[in-house]
Formats: sequence, C-alpha cells, structure tokens
Amino acid sequence: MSLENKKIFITSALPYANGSIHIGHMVGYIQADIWSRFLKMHDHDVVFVCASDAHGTPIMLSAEDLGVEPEELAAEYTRQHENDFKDFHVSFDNYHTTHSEENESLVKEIYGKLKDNDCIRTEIIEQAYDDKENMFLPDRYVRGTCPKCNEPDQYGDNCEKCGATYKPTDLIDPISAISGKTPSLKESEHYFMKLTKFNNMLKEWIETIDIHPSVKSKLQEWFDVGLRDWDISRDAPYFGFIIPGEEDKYFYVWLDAPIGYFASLKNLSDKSKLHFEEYFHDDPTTHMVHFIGKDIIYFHALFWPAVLEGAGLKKPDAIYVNGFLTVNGQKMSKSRGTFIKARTYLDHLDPEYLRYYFAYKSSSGIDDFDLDTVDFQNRINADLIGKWINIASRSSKFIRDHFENCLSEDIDDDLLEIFNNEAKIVKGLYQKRELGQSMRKIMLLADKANQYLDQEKPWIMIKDDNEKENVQKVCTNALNMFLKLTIMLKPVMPEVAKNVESFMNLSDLNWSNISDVIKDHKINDYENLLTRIREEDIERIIKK
Ligand code: B3M
Ligand code: ZN
Repeated sequence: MSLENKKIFITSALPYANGSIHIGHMVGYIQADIWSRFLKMHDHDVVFVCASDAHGTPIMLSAEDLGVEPEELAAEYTRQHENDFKDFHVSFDNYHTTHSEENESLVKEIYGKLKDNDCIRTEIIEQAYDDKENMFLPDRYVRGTCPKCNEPDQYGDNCEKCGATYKPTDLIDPISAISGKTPSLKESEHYFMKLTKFNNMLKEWIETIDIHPSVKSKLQEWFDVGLRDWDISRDAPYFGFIIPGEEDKYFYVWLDAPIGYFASLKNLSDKSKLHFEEYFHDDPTTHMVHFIGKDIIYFHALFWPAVLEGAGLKKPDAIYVNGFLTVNGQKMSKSRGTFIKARTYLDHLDPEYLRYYFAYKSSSGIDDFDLDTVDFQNRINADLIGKWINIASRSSKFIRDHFENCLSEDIDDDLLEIFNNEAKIVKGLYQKRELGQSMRKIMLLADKANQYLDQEKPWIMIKDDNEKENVQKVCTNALNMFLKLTIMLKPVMPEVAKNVESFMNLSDLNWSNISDVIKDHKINDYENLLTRIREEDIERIIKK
C-alpha cells in the first residue's frame, strides 16, 4: 500500500480518563509515535491525534465515590495523560476528549445517518438491575459463582478460572458489585446497531486493508461464530451523550469513543489549516490508520467500520495491533511490584531508554513481549551507550583537542556509501513497522563504526606527527557514520537526536540527510549525550 501523496491520519487508542496510564499502555503509543515521526521525517502529510475516552459507567462510579462530577474527574485525568505522553515524547498533533462539543455533534450526525439508512432497531431486553442503587448493572458489575466450574466471585460475562462465557443472569448466587445485594431482572428498551447487515461488507473490506494475518484469523473466528446486532444504548444513570429523542437513555461509550478520533481531528482543524471534511468523507487521498491494543480488535475491525459504512463515511485503511507487556515475565500487578505507572518511570529514568527498548522488542505482529529489567538495563547500556553514543565520544575528543573541532575536508566516500545503502533497508523495516529488526540492523552498523575505529586506532596514530591528518579523517568518517545512525534512530530517540544536532552544529535533520556528507565543518564540544542505567534506578521504580 503506497502512502505517497496521501494525507495520513494516524490515531492511537483513547485512554479512559479514569485512572493513570502505566508503561504497558505506553507500548502502543510509542509504536504509533515512532511510526508517525518516521513518516514526518519523509515529509509525508501526517496528522497524529488522540483524546481521552471520558464516558461510561466506571468513570461515573469513581466520580461518585470521590464526590466530584464525572466531567471534573475526566478533565483531571485528561491533563495527567497529556503530560505523561508529552514527557514520553509522544508527539500528538492534538489531544482532545470524547466529552466535547465536537464529539457530541459528530455522534448525532452519524447516528442520524445510521437511522436514515435503516441501520438501527430497538428491542426490549431483560437485564440485571440493582434495586438499591436504582440502576441497571453492566456485566462487569455483577459477580457470582461460575455456572460451569463453580469458581466463586466471577464477573458477569466470563469466568477467569475456566474461561466460560455466559450472561450475568446465568451466574449462581449473583450479587451487585456496587451494593452487594442480589440483583433483580428488569426490562428496558435498547437501541441496536444492525451489525448482521454488514457481515459480507466486513469480510470483503478486511481483505482490502493493511492488517496483520494473525488479526485477520481472529476476525475469521468471529465471522465463523456469526456476528450479532450490537446494543449501543445504556439506561440512566450513565455518563455519556443522551440519545436524541430520549430522556434517560444514553449512547454506550463504545459508540462515541472511536468517533472521538474524528472529534479530535475536527478540534484541530478549527485551529489549523487542515480540512476536516477531506478526512471524514470517503476521499481516496486520505489514509486512516488506527493503532490499538489486541483487546479492542472487535470494536475497531467490526463495529467501527460498520458504523462508518452505515453512515456513508470513510473506513480505516489500516489497523495496527499491539500485544500486551509483561514485566519480568509477570502480568502487571500492584502486589508483585510489576505495576509501573508512566509517571513513576518518568520520575526515575529517561523516557528514551524505554522507547528504544519497546522498539527493540516490537514487530508488526501482535505477540506480547516482556520487559525483563535486567535485560532492559543491559540492552540500553550495551546498545545505546556502548555502541551508538560510544562512536561520538571516542572520536570527538581528537577533533576537539587537535583540530579545533573542525571536521576534515577529506573523507572516505566508499565507506560512508555502505551506510547509505544499509539505511534503505532500515527504512523499509520502519515502513513495515518491523521496529525490532530495524533497531538490530542499526546496531550492526554501529558495530561496524566501532570496528573501524578499533582498526584505525586514532589514539596511536595521534602520537605520530605524519599521521595526524589521518586522525582527522578517521574521526570525521566516524562522526559521519554516527550522524547517519542518529538520523536512523531519530524517530525512536528524538531528544538525544536533537542534542546530537546541536553537538554537530546542524539542525532539523530529515531522513534524506542520511546521505549528506559533513566535511570541513565546525562542530561543538562533545557533551555527554546519554548515561548508563544503574541498577539502583530500576530498583527504585520497582520499590515504588
Ligand atoms: N478507551 C481503552 C481500551 O479499551 C479504550 C479505547 C478506546 S479507542 C476508541 O484500551
Ligand atoms: Zn468457570
């Protein structure tokens, strides 16, 4: 799929404005950010947005517990998340919220079209009801004994012990997780999106988009089971948008959440030159990409394109799915010390270490991967400091001490040409989001640069006056290699790359600058670009 001349619209999944984000969440955001920075370095027309997902029952209940309005709580977390992303150098062009005017009006517009196009029906359904709290209970808020294996204290939708799925009403001795009382059953009218109508369209559409084969086979399993119409309404009390014409029925959070992608774009277009309509309507010059976690495939690859098709709008061109993160082989858990908030990490370590490690561990597939803290420390110290940064620290001091920080006129073109050619392979890997492979390739090139210095031995040559000029040439070659590697790493390590630019007296390097040769050029004194991770830093995070 060529992205040439396309207007690329990239989204990351919208975090619930209901709690802090942890480093597991960061995997998908960092992958999306690296890819979007990579495209921007090629002067592609890219817009990368996110927003907070503000609606739903959990947020309403947390706000109630805290004695604040849900709007306030959502706004507070929206700010917190925005800061976490900024400090991890995740460079969204816009960050908005689903609880916004833009979203409300887009939701109404889309819902109106769905109704006009006969995509909505109503049905009276029976649901668990908490008579004490006067509210219907979402499946997750009913707990009881699994009807299959008799494991006590299971959620109303599936059993964590045996994996059975069922209705909350099937649980043995069900109780409301909110009041602790036995729920009753109550009828209410709900709105359904006629998903079944879109079965064939979805099957065909999936063949036309960029989506990993393992995600496709997951979708195939769902097609085999058969799609069912989707309940898009919730009864009051709820925090969300009221359904037009109703007084106490709301749109389910998952209807308005993905529309929030467009709301964020709309919000941006109101303050920039961007033309919202081009992205919103089915315009072949735009390319819409969603980065999501593997737990929300159903919403993005089935519900969402059906809604868009039903409303006559543009469907996604690519869906990129990431797996989950484990820490030291364990699921993230507070009691095991493996639950690491984004902010806790930031308080102790450089975000670019984690960006590199996640890139190193990433592929285009959906496999989970592990943050092994010992491996993390070794990998960062060996690759980033021992290989990459080392090239600059080894060669710059000769240039400073003996050549007044001036690079030579004479360079070895053939040697540098090898790096230019390898950069094309690295580019291809980035394009395919094979970030791990691309990091490995870059580190092999860093090895080459270090071997070159080992062979030439400028520290010996400098003792011989006849070889002095050669030292300048060797170190200039090495710094050119270092610069090429830095540009290749820039999507992953944007801040260090910026510092390298000032060290080398250059600015705003793009991918095309990889083939530039920097000679007869004055650089600045080398200052330490990155320090090694110490064991204490990691211990402090785990302790916290
Ligand atoms: N708010 C978070 C999640 O389930 C959810 C994503 C919405 S994306 C439109 O990961
Ligand atoms: Zn069970």
